[in-house]
Amino acid sequence: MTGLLHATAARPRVLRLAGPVLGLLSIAFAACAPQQSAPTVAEAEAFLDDAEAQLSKVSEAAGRAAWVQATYITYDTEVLAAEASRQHTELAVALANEAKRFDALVDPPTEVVRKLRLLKLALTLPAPSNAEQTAELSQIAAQLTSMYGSGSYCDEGGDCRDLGQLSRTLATNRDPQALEEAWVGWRTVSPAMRPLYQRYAALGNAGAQELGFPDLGAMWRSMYDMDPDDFAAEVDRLWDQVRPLYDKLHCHVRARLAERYGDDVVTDGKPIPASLLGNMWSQDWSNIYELVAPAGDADAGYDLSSLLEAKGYDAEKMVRTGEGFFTSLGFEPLPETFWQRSQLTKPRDRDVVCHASAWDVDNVEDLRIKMCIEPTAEDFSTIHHELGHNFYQRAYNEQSFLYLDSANDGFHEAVGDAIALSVTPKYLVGIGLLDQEPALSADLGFLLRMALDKVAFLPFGLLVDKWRWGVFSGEITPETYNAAWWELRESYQGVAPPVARSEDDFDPGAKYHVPGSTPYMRYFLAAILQFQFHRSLCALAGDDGPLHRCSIYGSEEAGKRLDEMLSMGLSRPWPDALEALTGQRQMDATAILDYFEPVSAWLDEQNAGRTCGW
Ligand code: X8Z
Ligand code: ZN
Repeated sequence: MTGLLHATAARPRVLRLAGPVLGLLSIAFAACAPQQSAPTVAEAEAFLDDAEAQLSKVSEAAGRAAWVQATYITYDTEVLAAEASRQHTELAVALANEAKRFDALVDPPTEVVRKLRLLKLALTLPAPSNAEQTAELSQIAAQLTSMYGSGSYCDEGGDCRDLGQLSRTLATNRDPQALEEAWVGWRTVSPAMRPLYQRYAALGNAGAQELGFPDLGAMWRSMYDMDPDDFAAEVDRLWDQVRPLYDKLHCHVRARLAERYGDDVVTDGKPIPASLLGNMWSQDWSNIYELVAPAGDADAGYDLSSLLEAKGYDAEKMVRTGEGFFTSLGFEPLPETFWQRSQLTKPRDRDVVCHASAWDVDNVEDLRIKMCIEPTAEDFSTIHHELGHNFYQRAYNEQSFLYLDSANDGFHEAVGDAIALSVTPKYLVGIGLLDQEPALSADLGFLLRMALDKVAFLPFGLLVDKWRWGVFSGEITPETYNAAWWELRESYQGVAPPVARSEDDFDPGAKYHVPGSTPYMRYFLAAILQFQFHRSLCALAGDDGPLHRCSIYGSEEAGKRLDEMLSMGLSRPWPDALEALTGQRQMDATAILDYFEPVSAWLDEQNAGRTCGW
């Protein structure tokens, strides 16, 4: 979680009330004081120490308030979380503004420059330094979180379903009418968010502008140790590397869905209806594997969801198994408090935010995950994802406060996923979940199912923040919020809404990270980086077979190098961290392309004679 904090790899930071007051006082004092001499490096260092100390008086309050809101959504917990976040925002904005007085420092040490910059970037959602507007923005953000978390759809018969139940329909039902109803039903939750989001964008922009950024999107693009325009070009470069692979997957899937649902529902040369892809946002297509599997060979060797169920894995056993992977690499087990304080399953009696997240409430050892685990392959993979956040958080917990984060936000999202790439048949046999390794001939099915998850995700990972960047820059206006969203969905993903949409809808709000204030480009980066990490970890583990068969389970050598990267936190520019693990200083999509090479060749054969594109 974070939001104002970081939503997924939560690092709630609590602020002392004295903080903002002191910060504002010193600004006022400077204004009426006699001409002061230029600030010195020593003053900047003292200022930073104090700022870090204030900020790191951590989160006990903001973090706990956010945790309680997310695990027990009521009017009161929303008010309490908004108030805690208001205090956090007020302090962080005051400190960021105060940091401006060191902008013209002569010969500052690299570390001082880095920390001053990080201080200005410390908030995901900055508010203008105006008490009322800060309170308003915190309240809106908390309200949006509650609206998403408690959302549900009730049909005409009065039968209500939450996101988990509607998602199950999308994943398992094959009746286009039922799919459409669940798809549209979930999107009844978000129109009410639209006016709030419009105000949110205006206030967030004003906050970013006060800190010297053109708008909030430009501020988000400034978090990558490079010029923000270069970052935008960098993600486009990576997309260009992987787009041909996506296009051929899309082509095959559309053709097979047309066979299943008929040409009038799925049409050649046109986008695929978004309700048919097995997922509420068409971001992960693995649930429709059996509809697109190699003909006569639908068996990918095993079905992990069935295995988990058959072997009686409950939520805790699944998490303990995930933890076991990390400890096999040499990481310490999770603290006892993780097991006492995490939310592993959906409580029966109250609304919670089920969207999975990992938290580090005290920035030291109070690690937790919050999930609504079901015994499925998807959740087993998400557990590794979340634990990746927790092990990262603990690895860098000796860094100073402003460095308590990943090298860039894509790294945080990539670590657990890279580990999950090692959940191979060989590994599953090793831990007794699978009786014997499937024959080599099952590899194609395995890889196709992985592609339906990892490759299908890429354009979605890219477009969510293309939309938000456009909203924050003003290129997308409130009058075209929804139309612009669907233009991006169609252009990048090649999907279309199953029914006509209009500006009465607010479909971006039906995706957790939009009301939840979590930047999304991190997931696109992670989708690329995780394969880069996996390729290097496999080499360190001495596995020189095909990447999709490699598991680094039990390799202390791989674990040691991983820990070297993780423990750097945000103390160095991300290319240094990447180099520590991979020897490379650039994000590079060749690893994901290598991994899927066999299925890419197979897709070419399948698509022969088909018209691809939309
Ligand atoms: O939000 C998440 C994680 C929490 S950081 C479960 N993910 C994105 C999503 O669900 O949309 C992981 C993959 C992409
Ligand atoms: Zn995550």
